[in-house]
Amino acid sequence: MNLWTPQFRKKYQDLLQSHEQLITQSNEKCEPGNGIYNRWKNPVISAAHCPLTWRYDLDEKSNPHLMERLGINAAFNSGAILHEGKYLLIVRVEGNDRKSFFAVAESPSGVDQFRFWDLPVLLPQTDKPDVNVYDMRLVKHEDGWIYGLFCTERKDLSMPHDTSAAEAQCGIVRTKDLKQWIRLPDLVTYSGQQRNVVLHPEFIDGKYALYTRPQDGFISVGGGGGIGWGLCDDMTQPEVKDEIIVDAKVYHTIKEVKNGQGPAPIKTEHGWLHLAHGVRNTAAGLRYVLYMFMTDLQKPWKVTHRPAGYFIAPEEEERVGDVSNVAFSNGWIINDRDEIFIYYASSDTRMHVATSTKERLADYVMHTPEDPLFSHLCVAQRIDLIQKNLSILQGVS
Ligand code: M1P
Repeated sequence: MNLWTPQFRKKYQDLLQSHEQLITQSNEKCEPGNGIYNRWKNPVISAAHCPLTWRYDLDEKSNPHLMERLGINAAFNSGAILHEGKYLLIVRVEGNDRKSFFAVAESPSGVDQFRFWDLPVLLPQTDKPDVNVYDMRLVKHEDGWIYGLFCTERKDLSMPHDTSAAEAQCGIVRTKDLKQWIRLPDLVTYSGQQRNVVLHPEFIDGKYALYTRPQDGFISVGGGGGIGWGLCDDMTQPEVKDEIIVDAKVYHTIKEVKNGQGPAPIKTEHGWLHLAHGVRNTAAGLRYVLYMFMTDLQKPWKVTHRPAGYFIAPEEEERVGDVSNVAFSNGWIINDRDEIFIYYASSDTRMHVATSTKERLADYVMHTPEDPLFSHLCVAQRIDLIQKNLSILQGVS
């Protein structure tokens, strides 16, 4: 029996009470929004949402001061899925030791009261253990499995003396219940490194289809980059022999330096809705924003609509965190009312949600003008809008 002194019990109860307060608080939709989506006021997941049992040693003998022994630094970049009526996030949880791991958090509403399951995911290993894992994209594929594609990071052994030289590749697991995970071999491609690899939910010509992000180095995508696309015969021996670029990076845009597919696309009657991140460089470092595009229903590798600029950029407190000025998303959920829950992380630190609908996002993607890529053409585009509006305002006044 492990008996606690009254002082220790009081400390624990205080911690538990404030933790419960945080995870049971209801969220509030921010109005009026921009017509495209509404942000919600509180982050849906943060490091502080992680259970006390993950962080504290509750044995008074070994931890008389009730110290945090295994601290959590951040909880961000979450995959998402609607499973058995529950909104589930597979969160990238990062310990104070800078290793991230996956853990499932569940909410009845999708906008608040996310509670982590008791244990994080103990990921099965291949014969090359992962040093770090992150950014899982969950996809319910038409083959009946739920797949999780994630980044596995290991030391780059070709540069033994460079302690920050790393190699990123795509790790793969599959499951039926998000509890028992089967590890499949890492994806083989013929690009140097891979991050932000996402499985398309349907077969294409009887094959699995993957969005890739070929890159020359660990941080820099080099001369290649862009959101790629390739086919794979068998997920138990996953290999993409050829990659083509679906959405390239483009000079002087929000995706000038690099970009990457977010979650798997959502099917609409007009085409596949995609959410992605774009990166540009600034004097203050890299800036990550989210953008959207649509691809053809039968040929998901062909872009049909590209609204200009960003869809979500980090704002206010979202702009500050472990890696500041970052909005990143690898999870969204569409429910049976065609409501869409966009889960996005800010500054590699915490998770937020914005909500919209399938109809509104399709409208946004299909009817927002494209980036004309030259400043004077952007002005002409804006003048057209202003003139149209001035004449409408004259008519209604
Ligand atoms: O730090 C910002 C993001 O950087 C990486 O994304 P990308 O590969 O596109 O540069 C990822 O490590 C991601 O986890 C992180 O949020």
